Amino acid sequence: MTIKSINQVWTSWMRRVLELASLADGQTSPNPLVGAVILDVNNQLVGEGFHSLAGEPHAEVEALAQAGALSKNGTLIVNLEPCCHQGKTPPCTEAILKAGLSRVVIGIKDPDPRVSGKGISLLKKAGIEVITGVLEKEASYLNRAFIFRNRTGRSWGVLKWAMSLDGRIGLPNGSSKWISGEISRNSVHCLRAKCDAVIVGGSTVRNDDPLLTSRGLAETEPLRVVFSSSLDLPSNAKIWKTDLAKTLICYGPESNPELLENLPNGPKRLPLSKSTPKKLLERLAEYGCNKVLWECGPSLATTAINQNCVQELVLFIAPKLLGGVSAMTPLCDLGFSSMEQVIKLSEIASSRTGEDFVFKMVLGEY
Ligand code: AOF
Ligand code: ZN
Repeated sequence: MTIKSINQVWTSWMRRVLELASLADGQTSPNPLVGAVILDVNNQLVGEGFHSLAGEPHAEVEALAQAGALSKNGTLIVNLEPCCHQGKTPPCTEAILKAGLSRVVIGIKDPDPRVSGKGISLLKKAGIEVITGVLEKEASYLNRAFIFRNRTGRSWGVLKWAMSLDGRIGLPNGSSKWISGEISRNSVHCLRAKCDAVIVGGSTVRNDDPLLTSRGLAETEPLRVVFSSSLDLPSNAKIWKTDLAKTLICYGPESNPELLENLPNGPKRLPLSKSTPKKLLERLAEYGCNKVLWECGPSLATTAINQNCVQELVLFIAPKLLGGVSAMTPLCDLGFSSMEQVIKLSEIASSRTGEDFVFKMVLGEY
């Protein structure tokens, strides 16, 4: 086979690996999404696997178990550098050497400082051929939240809002229920299932009384986070019932924690040293959240953007005109005075959700 065609073989298997990895999207945090394929010495598929949950076997180990003795002198294709450390599970490099593989094809280097290139060096030193950077862009995108958390110590923020075609999230009188259609609302449940936490401010709890679950789409419901600087919260909100999903109440030093006594005991309390989105996402990263969803109102959304706590936007646009100069808009003033300063969006993908449109995009680098 020519070099070009063998590279195409690795690329097309890497597509399958990314597909396998995505099967656990939203379920693996604080761990990454990892898929693996084993080919035998004749490049025939003999094993597949993916990482399903933190604490469960890594993708490589799952695929090797399926391949058994057929992995001898074969090739492993995996989207993330194999680990070489003892974490909740043993090092994958050991399993690779034991299986007698002769080649490992990798998408991206592992940003986890316990691995970060050491897995690749160890395999090379043991005489294994290592090929890196296969579908690197796609592999980085799949694990953008895991990479971001390792690089910055903060969770990756996704901000979602639904608005009319004229950019309104409510009427001048405050009425805003069901701007987007039912299919869009179902896709929000799907989006929540792929996030580790959903964050709202106190005003969303007071005004909308949301449930904030994935309606059972996620095996483990995302953590519901109420971020309130006043702690002026209603005593009987749906979100306080923690039988469906966990709830965390986060507040800063200026809040009056005595107000917490009016609330049920189910939700956990998390005092922050500063009541800023940045501090909140640092603490949620420590909790193991790779990706969080901001489902908040304009004021908190704007502060979150200003503090670089939003990396991705998901916008639902309903083909409706709400009008009204004083009608609510999704963001408050971002403080820009020239078009050079405005936030530029990239990697824009658009599709329809029923009668509505959905736009997904990324802010800045990851
Ligand atoms: C995964 N799944 O398939 C691979 C991972 O605590 P542990 O033992 O589960 O180790 C987690 C680390 O292992 C993770 O941060 C990443 O660096 C590495 N590789 N992790 O969860 C996998 N291959
Ligand atoms: Zn591993």
